[in-house]
Amino acid sequence: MSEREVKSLEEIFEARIARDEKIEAKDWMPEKYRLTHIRQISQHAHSEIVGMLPEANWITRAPSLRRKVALLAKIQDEGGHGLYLYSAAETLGISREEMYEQLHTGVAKYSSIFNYPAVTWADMGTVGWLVDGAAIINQVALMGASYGPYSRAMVRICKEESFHQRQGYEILLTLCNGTPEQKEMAQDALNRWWWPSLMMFGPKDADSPNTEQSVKWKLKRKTNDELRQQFIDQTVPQADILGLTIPDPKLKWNPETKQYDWGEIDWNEFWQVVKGQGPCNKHRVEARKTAWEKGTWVRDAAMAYAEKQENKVIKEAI
Ligand code: BYC
Repeated sequence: MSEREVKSLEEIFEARIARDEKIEAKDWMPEKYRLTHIRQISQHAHSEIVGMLPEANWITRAPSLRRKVALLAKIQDEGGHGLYLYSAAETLGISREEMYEQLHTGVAKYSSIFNYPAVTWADMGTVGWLVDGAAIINQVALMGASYGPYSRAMVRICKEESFHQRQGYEILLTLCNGTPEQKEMAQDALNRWWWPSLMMFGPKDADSPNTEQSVKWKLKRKTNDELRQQFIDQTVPQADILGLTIPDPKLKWNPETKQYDWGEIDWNEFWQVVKGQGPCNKHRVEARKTAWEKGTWVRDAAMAYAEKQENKVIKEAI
């Protein structure tokens, strides 16, 4: 293709983005658009799959049958989200094996939040409330993303995330209306999860190498800082209802900006976790690798069955 032809395709592509048209898998797209989407969508998929691990730890210890059923359903949903997202990434020309390989070798990232341990039952409430709450804010914006398969995957994911957020909040409401020890447990969980939840939105816009281009391509409809502020403004009143204190002495309503002012994230901690030095990074990747290895026979059996069915169809057609 000549340079002139590529330029004209680029102009058509940019005009489609400007008109808010969805870009579909077989449409022409700039190579960088394709690669940036593979990066973000696959990392999003990995986050869903790795995110199952801290919660799975509590299935056998959920305090009642009702709690166990809800937690199991939530974790299953997350597995499903990972699968929609891997499928969406595959439409951009990467195989699932390559994506797993990138996760297992540390080439691809997954959300920093899942490198923290879930140590009490109150953590299950807090993860639902804050982590799924942050995910919804991020993902509602992504429903408007320009790449069709990604934006459509978000619609269903957001519906399920909102159920997850409520089940988490309800766990905390119960604990906060329970014994003083239970309320203390809820406060302790909030103290540990608050700042890592704010880190989920990524580095400050000024330090985010991808935001500017991703906003132009409408992969991101809002910046990291905008979404983080939205999350804080939405979450503080919910903490008030629970009677819990957000662990930020600088948190204060600002009547002029009509937003909360708040303290400073420990960016050093954030980058340490992103680079693989968080409390659970090694453990999480090892768990995924072991699951992949133990699942070999299932994949082999499924492939052998698919091949057999295919041969049968061919024989019948001859
Ligand atoms: N953790 O230029 P930036 C869930 C990386 S799962 C780790 O701002 P971008 C759930 C970033 O990848 C929800 N890494 O990047 C599941 C980049 O490195 P690379 C997960 C992070 O992509 C189970 C570098 O830092 N949600 O809801 O424009 C149970 C510079 O950052 C993080 C998604 O994945 C981080 N927090 O923006 C419960 C949403 N932040 O790739 C719940 C989709 C940044 O250049 N993703 N990095 O090597 C996004 O919206 C964006 O990718 C981000 C980052 C806002 C996360």
